[in-house]
Order: sequence, then C-alpha cells, then structure tokens
Amino acid sequence: MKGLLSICLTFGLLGICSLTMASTPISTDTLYKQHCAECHGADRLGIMGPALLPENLKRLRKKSAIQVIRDGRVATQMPAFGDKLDKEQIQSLVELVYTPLDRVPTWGMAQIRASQIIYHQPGSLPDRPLFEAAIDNLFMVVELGDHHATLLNGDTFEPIFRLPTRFALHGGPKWADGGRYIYFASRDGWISKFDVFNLTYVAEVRAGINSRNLAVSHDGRYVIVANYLPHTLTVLDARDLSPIKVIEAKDKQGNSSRVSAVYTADPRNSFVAALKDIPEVWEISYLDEPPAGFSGWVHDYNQESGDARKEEPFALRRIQVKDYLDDFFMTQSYDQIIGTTRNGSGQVVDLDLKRAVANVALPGMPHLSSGITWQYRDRTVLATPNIKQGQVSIIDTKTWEVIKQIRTDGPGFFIRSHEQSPYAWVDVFFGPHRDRMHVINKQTLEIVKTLVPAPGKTSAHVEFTKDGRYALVSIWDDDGGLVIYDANTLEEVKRLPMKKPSGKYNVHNKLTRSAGTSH
Ligand code: DHE
Repeated sequence: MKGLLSICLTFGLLGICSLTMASTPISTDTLYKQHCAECHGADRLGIMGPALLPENLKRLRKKSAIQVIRDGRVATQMPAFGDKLDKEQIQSLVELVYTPLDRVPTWGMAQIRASQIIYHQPGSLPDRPLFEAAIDNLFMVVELGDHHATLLNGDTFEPIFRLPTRFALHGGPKWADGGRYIYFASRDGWISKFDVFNLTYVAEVRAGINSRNLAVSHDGRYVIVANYLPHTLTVLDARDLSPIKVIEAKDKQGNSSRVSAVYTADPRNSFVAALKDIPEVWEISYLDEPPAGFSGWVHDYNQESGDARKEEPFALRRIQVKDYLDDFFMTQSYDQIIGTTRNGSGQVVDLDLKRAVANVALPGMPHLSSGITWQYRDRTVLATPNIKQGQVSIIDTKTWEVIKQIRTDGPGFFIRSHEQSPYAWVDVFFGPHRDRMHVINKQTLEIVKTLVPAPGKTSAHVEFTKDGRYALVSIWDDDGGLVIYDANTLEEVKRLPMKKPSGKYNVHNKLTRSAGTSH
C-alpha cells in the first residue's frame, strides 16, 4: 500500500489512486490476522478468546455472529469492530470462522503425555516453607497485566514471591494440601502445579488446546480440566500431572460438546461438569468404587488399551436438563446446582433426584462462580450480580423466589463476602461507573456505601482474609494494584501496586469452602 501511495504521489495521480486504494479489497485472511488472531489464535484454535471453529459455534447462528463482531460480546473481552470493519468485511469473517479447518489438531492422551514437563519429582523437595508466614492465610493474586502471580502474606500484606505464569490464566487457581500446592489453568490449556513451600513449579502439562477451568478432588488425588477444544475433560494425577484419562464429552447419540466448567463437589466425592452444547450435567465420581447409579465408559477410553474399563474410577451419571448450561453455581450442601444460560433462563437441578426441580428468574447471565450465600433471617439466600444488567439478585434457596433485586451502578462480575462480615461487596465491571464498588448490608439488603478505590480505573473482585477482617480489592489496570480495606469500618488500610491483578485466592477461605467465595 505504501509503495502504491508513493507511485501516486510521484505521478500526481492522487484522485485515481485514492479510488484504487479504497476499492482494493483486503483479504479475509488479512482481516483475520489484523483483528482476530491476537486473541483467537492465527490458527483459530483459541488463545485468550475461544476457538473459532464450526464445531465450537454450533449454538451461535451466523446472524448473531455478525452482531457479536459488530457490537462486541457482553461480559467477555470481545470488543466491538463496527467502527473498523464494514458490513462485507464482517460477513466475510463470519464465513471464515464457520469454515472447517482442513485438520483440527488431535489433542488426546499421546499429545497430552508428550507435553508433560516434570521439574521436580514428587517427594523430592523439602516439606518446610522457605519463608515465615501463616500458610492458611496466604493469598495468590493473579496479575493478568504481565502474566505473573504474587504470593501474598495475608497477615502483613507483604508480597512473598512473584512468579511468572503461563499466558492468560483464567478462573480460580486451586489450592491443595493445606496450601502447600496451587494449580493454575491457562486459557490455552496449560495446567501448572506450583510448590508454595519451595517457591517453584513442580510440573506442567497441556491438558487441552482451549480450556475453561480446572478442579482438584478434595482428597488431593486428581485434577480435572474442562476443555472447549477438544470436546473433552482431562483427568490428571495430581502428584505430577500425568494424564490418567481423557473423557470425551458426548451424548449417547455421539454428539459432542464443549465443556462449560467443572467443579469438585467435595461431600459427594465427585466432580460436576456442565456441557455447553448438550443439555446434560455430568457427575463424575472420583471414588475407587463408583457408587450405585454411576456408569460410564460409553464414550471414554483407557490410556493403555484404548478400551472402556468399568472398574476404573471416574464413573459417570448423566443428568438431563431443560436447557444448555453456560454457567452454574453449587449450593453449599452441593446437592443442587443453579444453572444459567446466556439467554437469561435459570434452572435448579437436583443432583440426587437427577432432574430440574425449579426455575429461577435471572435476568441476563451471571458470571460463573460469582454467587455467594448467607443466612438472612430464617433462610439461606443466594446473591449474584449480573453481567448484562446492573442488579444483584437475592434468591431464597428454599423456594427459589427472587426476594430482592438490588439496583447497582452497572453490570458486575463478582460478589464476595465472609462468614464474619456483615457486608457483601459487589463490583460494577462495565459502563461509566466501573471504578465503583458497592458494599451491601447482608441483613437489610441495601447498599450502605459505594467506594471508588481508584477513580477512572475498573475495580473488581474482592477476597477476604481468613478471619474476614480485611477485604482486598483489585484495581484492574496495568498500572493498578490491590487496595486493602478494613472490612468493618470500610476504611482503606494499604495499597500495593500490581499489574492488572484479577482474582485473588485465600487458602483458608477456599479450602474450607467459605460461603462468601467460590470454591
Ligand atoms: Fe471468567 C472464573 C467463565 C469472562 C475473570 N470464569 C470463571 C470460571 C468460569 C468462567 C468457568 C470458573 C472457573 C474456576 O474458578 O474454576 N469467564 C467465563 C466466561 O464464560 C466468560 C463470561 C467469557 C469468557 O471470556 O470465557 C468469562 N472472566 C471473564 C472475564 O472477562 C474476566 C473478568 C477476565 C478474564 O480473566 O478473562 C474473567 N473468571 C475471572 C476470574 C475468575 C473467573 C477472576 C475466578 C473468580 C474466583 O474468585 O474464583
């Protein structure tokens, strides 16, 4: 283009040339490289953004895909391109992403195993921490700005160690073994196990090409990873991340699905996973002897023989649900899940009864793991913000009635509290007031204070210290940080500079399954 411009200038043909330049179509491949590849990958297999392949876009009609490119996608990092791309260019990109790849790379047991890196064999490192701090009040803070994480002393608020992470971590890292280890997951499928005592990674493996999240069984034996690409769940040996099993996410007819998310249901000794393209929830037992009602091996295979084997762990129960589940929370007793879909409907699914037992009115979609519960008068309520509308829904977990909608200054991602705190904190992640943080009184269900921790910068995601006395807020900016508040007086106590800190995770609150945070 530059060459053409200089010829035009040289020969004084600007009128003709500008016409030529304006009408020179930019190829779809170039458009994709310019606007999409950085997040979705040059190969369309996903990096920070999801994989853009027909098999992963089954639920998105082309008309909606055009809208997403033009206007952006609410509650994701997908921006609007309406001011950069014209109608034809958007249409051509849509055609591209619905075109199958010549070859979607296989990511099965062999590839996963080949990707495994063991830095330290299990049991080879000392069992005493290299630093002085109460282990159960440590925080891990994920800093998205430069792909690092900071291990923070939760008593002194002094950073202990800053570690590089894989590119674009997402979702909560999971603590294990009383805080000795923590497992991270990146959007491009890497799972990393970090030894907190020795301040070093011990193992890594790529469990998927485009992954959602990970869960660790409460007995500390297994890590499971939910994948968008391929359509699988990967089970790993928690000791060194060796792959144990790849479970294909398929219904009985053989239709495959992305996996929305997977969590551990500790009291049930099982993992619970929601499928995104099949209206089923799966409960996967991690007991050696699967309990009654579980069967498996319809679509999974064993690493050695390639055959299904009944006697292995990870037997499966399929629960049919009324609609696809994009997100879900579990109740504190882990017997019911509250599933939501992008179109805004909510359903309560009873894991024992194996069916949906109630509908919940949730306008828009809450972000996964955003909900918390507390005791309100004689009942337990569930509270969740909404990534489409500026409101927090307070729901009675017995009747599943919405007892209050608290209006906020904009849609929010996370609400957090602590058993010892009278307040719940909710962010305003989107819109002109994204620098605000509302504090809600848990007994009056009113906003009692709106904080602005850093004017003009998004403040989001709160986590409490072990005793609930302090609340840590992220300033979601490359030049951001943590602001620590006294959780009772709501006065600022300390500020720590960090690079776009996203979530932060306290050992005690996570491992004791505090009702004020996600698990
Ligand atoms: Fe998240 C948790 C899905 C967008 C930051 N997010 C989760 C989890 C899921 C999920 C499945 C639970 C994982 C876990 O902890 O085990 N997130 C989704 C989406 O579907 C959505 C809406 C679209 C997408 O991009 O995939 C989405 N999430 C975002 C963001 O845009 C955020 C704000 C920035 C980012 O990192 O991409 C974001 N998500 C987070 C964070 C958690 C999370 C910080 C962990 C919260 C916690 O306290 O546990």
